[in-house]
Amino acid sequence: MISLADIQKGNPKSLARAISLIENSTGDYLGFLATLPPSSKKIIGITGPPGAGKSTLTDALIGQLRNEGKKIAVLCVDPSSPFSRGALLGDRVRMNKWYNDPNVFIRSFASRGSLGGLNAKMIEISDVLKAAPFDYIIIETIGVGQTEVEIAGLADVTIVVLVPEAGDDIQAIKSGLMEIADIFVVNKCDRTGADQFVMNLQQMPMKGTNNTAIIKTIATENKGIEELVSAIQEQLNINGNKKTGLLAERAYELIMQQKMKHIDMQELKTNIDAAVKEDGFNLYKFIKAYY
Ligand SMILES: Nc1nc2c(ncn2[C@@H]2O[C@H](COP(=O)(O)OP(=O)(O)OP(=O)(O)O)[C@@H](O)[C@H]2O)c(=O)[nH]1
Ligand SMILES: [Mg+2]
Repeated sequence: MISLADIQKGNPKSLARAISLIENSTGDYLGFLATLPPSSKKIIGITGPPGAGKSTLTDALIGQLRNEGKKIAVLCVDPSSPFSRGALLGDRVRMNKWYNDPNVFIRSFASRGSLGGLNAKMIEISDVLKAAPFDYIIIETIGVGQTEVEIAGLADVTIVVLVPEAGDDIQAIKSGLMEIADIFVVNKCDRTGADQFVMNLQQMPMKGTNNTAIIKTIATENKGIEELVSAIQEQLNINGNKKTGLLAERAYELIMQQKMKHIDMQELKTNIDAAVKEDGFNLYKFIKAYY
C-alpha cells in the first residue's frame, strides 16, 4: 500500500512508486487516490511545437524557481513515436543536473498515441503530485494533435511556446492556440524577426479575457525567465479557481477509462471475426451480447 504520509513528506521513492502503480493500474491505486486530501495547488502547462525550446525553458524555469527556494515537480509527456527518441534523450541530458536535487522531481511519460494526446493517467498523477510538498507542478507536452487542448484542460495556467521563424506567417498559427494560451512565450528571441513576430502576435485576437501575456525569452541564455515567473504568478492569481467547471470533464474522462478498462481491442477483433462468420451478423446485436 502506498503511504500518503510519505508522499506528503515528499519522499521521492514513495512518489515514484505511487506513480508506477497508477500508470500500470496495479494494486489498489483507486483506493489510494480516494485518500488524497483536497488541494488548491495549481498546474502549469507548457506546450508548443516540437523544438520550440520547451524543455530548455522548463530547465531555466527550474533554475529560477530553485534560486527562490521553491520545490518543483515536472512531468514531460513525449510522443512515443521513434522519431522523438532523440528529443527524449535531449530532455534527460538537459535536466540531468537536477538529478541529485531532492527539491526537483522530474518524470517522463509516453503519450497516448502517435498523434500525441496526454498520457491517459496524467490527471491522476498530477493529483498525487499535488499532495506532495511541491510549490510548482509543471507539465511539458509537445503541441501536436489533441495535446494542446488536453493540457489546457488540465493546467491552471497554459504557456504556449512559439519561435520567431524567419518569414513565418503569424496567421498560420493555429487559432486554437490563441484560445488556450494564458501566456505566450516567444522563445529564441536571439533570432532575427523576434520583435516583428511579437508585434504580429499582439495583433491577434486572444482568449476572451484579454489578459494573455506575451513574454520574450532566450531560454538558452536564461533571458526573460524572471519575467516569465512573474507572468505565471500573475496568471495564477487571475485564474483563481476558473477550473472548477472542468472537473466534470475530468470526471467524465476518468469514468470512461474505468468503464472501458475491461475492453481488450485484440479480443474484440477476435470476437468480431468469429461473429461475422455466422449468418445475420448485426453489429448492434453483437455489442449487446458481448459488452
Ligand atoms: N538559439 C536559441 N536556441 C534555443 C533557445 N532555446 C532552445 N534552443 C535550442 O532549441 C533546440 C530545441 O530545444 P528543446 O528545449 O529541446 O525544445 P523542445 O520544445 O523541448 O523540443 P521537443 O520536446 O522535442 O518538442 C535545442 O537545440 C535548444 O538548445 C533559444 O532561446 N535560442
Ligand atoms: Mg522537450
